[in-house]
Amino acid sequence: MITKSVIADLPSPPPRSADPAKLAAEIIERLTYSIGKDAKVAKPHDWMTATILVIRDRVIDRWMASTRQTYETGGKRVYYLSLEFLIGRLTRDAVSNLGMIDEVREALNSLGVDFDAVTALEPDAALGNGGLGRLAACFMESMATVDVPAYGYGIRYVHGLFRQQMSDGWQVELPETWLANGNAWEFQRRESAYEIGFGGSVDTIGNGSDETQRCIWKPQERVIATAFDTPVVGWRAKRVNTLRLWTAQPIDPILLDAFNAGDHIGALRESNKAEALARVLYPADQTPAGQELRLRQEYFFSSASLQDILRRHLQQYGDLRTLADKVAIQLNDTHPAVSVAEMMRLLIDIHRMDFDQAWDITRATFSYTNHTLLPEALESWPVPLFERLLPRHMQLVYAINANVLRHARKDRGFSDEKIRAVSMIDEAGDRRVRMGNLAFLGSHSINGVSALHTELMKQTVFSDLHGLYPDRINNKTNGITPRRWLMQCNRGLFGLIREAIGDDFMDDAEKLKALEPFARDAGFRARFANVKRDNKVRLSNLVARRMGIRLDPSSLFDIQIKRIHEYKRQLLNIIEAVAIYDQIRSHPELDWTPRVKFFAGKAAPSYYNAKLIIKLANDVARVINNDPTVRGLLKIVFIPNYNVSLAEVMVPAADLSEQISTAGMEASGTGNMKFALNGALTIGTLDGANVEIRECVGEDNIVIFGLTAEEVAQQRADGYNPRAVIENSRELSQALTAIASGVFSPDDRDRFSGLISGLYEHDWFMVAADFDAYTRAQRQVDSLWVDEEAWYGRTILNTARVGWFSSDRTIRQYAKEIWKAGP
Ligand code: T68
Repeated sequence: MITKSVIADLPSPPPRSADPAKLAAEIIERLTYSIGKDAKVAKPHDWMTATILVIRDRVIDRWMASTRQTYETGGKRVYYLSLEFLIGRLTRDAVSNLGMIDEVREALNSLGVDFDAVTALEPDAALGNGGLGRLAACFMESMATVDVPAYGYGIRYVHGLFRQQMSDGWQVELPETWLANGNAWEFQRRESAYEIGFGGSVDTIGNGSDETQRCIWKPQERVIATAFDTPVVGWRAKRVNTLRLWTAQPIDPILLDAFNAGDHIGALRESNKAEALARVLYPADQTPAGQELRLRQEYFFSSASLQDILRRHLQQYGDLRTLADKVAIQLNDTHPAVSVAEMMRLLIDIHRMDFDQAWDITRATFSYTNHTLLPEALESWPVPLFERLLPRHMQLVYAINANVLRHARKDRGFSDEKIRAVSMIDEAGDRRVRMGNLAFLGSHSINGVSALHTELMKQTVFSDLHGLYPDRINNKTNGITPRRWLMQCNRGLFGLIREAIGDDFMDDAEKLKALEPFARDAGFRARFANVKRDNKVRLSNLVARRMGIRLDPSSLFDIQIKRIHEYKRQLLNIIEAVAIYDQIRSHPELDWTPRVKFFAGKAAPSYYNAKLIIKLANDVARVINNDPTVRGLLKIVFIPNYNVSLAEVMVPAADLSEQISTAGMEASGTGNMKFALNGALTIGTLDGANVEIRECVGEDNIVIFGLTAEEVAQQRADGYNPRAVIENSRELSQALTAIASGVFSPDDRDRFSGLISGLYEHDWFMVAADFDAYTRAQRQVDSLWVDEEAWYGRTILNTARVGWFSSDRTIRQYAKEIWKAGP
């Protein structure tokens, strides 16, 4: 061991250079000495790894400086707890934020290696399902950008979101193996290891008086959580934060007694059980998985993260009473909500704090973000399961609940009905622990993700809790990082904007406003149109390569990409395609706007209707794309395996962004923001953040249609009759009849009859109610498209006016209003 006095004198290595010649030399060095390959025989993956290692060194310099600075200044740390981080590729993002794209490109060029080809080899880190996970990734980048000392905590899933393959138009799920070639971005931290318990019993020691009694949880099973760290580089590398993902290991890798007795499988049982925790991401968004393994995952990563947070705080400050001054913990949805009970356990049982003080500190430390109002999406666990897996946490939930309910009844005069609504235990039917109520009650701030969503939260799911604590609910409208979603994915547009208005928008997306006058400049509009065309050619090439379908880049590119969900209404879009197909066939001589309708997205493996909608899109595509009467006028393309990297090609190529959810059901949406930023017009309902996008871009620059959230609620309350609506619309009934009767599924004429009869019978998502308004809105889009000059004027104004949706703005609001952290 080296002594302290020597450590103090150890020199830091000099910061690494950005000189292309030096970079090139180091890449060769890494290839040789870290990977052990001669450049002459190195495989493309070896070049990728060597390149990442060299870039990583530049990141590490900044990373250590950031960590040191937080220690020295005693700055408050923010912890973002999320079961999902949908990151995508890391390398281009890191190089770009370091400001070294040109240098790295030149270095690789000098070695005869293509930068784009190397970075394209990197697999997507798809540790998330959709919007919620992608938001966490944007937030990580923005927290580093706006200089908030932050850690993301999650699980290092061996298998991220499944790979989607199409088999005769049906979705087939295949395992995703992002770690197959190793991951040069991560650092295993074997020393950061914590024991996590499950099951067992709770012993009480002491003489029965509350003051001296102590509870000791004796878990029956234990696993070890160990950390993998990935640096997250902020814009201009001002700060580098840490994404810390946990993996699970058994305490005994092999039970030798069992092995020696000949039970070779049984000897590995513990090991397999432990490793199952971090094996796979649950692929259902919006619906709780409900299985024991999911609750185990939630507790596993919550406990490891909190133990790590408390250790770091104690090491620096030596006293947990100051926790809330130095630590803010954000719960990304209810998935980490068990953290509230775990924090109480750690403070009370391990650190010997009294209940009231522990509760004050817990609430002052936690805040919670809600991402959905769908009642079926609210997480709850059967009491018997919760009690068996986490007996001490169950006691603490009861104790907290008793306190809250006493306050509600005594001080606030809550009725029995209201008491039932705010309780952490759902007593109707089988008793369940409500994770939403636990997260709400354990937090000082509860936020929604768009203005409309936050209002609806107050009126619906949390109305009684809001009545009890009227100051807690607040809004933080979502955002997206303009680095990945403009500067990196749309180099053409980025360059054009820079030429026009200079560099200011690169540090403050709201400065894109300076682009507004260019909407009236014919020369600029033409250049904007050229960039869009290049992006459409790029997407067309991808479609030709992957699917063998030829597209005309001068058609209107109409894109709906997101998880497949009935509330998101891909079905409405497909039915409209069928209707317009019918009309073109009847009147091929009319002046139709040539369109390509693109779809992409995954369905939860157990979501039958969503998978059927994918099949329908593919069936309709096959018929339309092969019909010579509509050739050149209408094409339908469902691109398989939607992920972040595919989005980075599709978003810049869109003319029209489909944001058509049933009003009141999409909490925010973030794809809507990406498209607008990249100069697409939105066709959408007044739902989620569409409402605020309209306010920003102006009514003339967005196409809004359909029922409002209030009207949807009203119609449902009044007894909405979809059959009557359908029978009143010739276009709609014809399209539905065609689909239901097997026009698109001649091999199985009844394939879609159930899906369509569902529309006649209940149509919960109001597809029929909004259909005519939607087709009118689409024809309005057609007429706008005809006037090319005006169209590009509108799209430029979209780009110019949506800088507010930068996640930097969102994070600044969280930092100032919730976390009280950052500069
Ligand atoms: C999304 N939610 C919202 N959930 O649907 C979207 N759920 O409107 C919003 O923009 C986005 O969150 C960010 O706020 C989700 O993506 C999930 O993915 C999910 C995953 C597991 C369990 C439940």
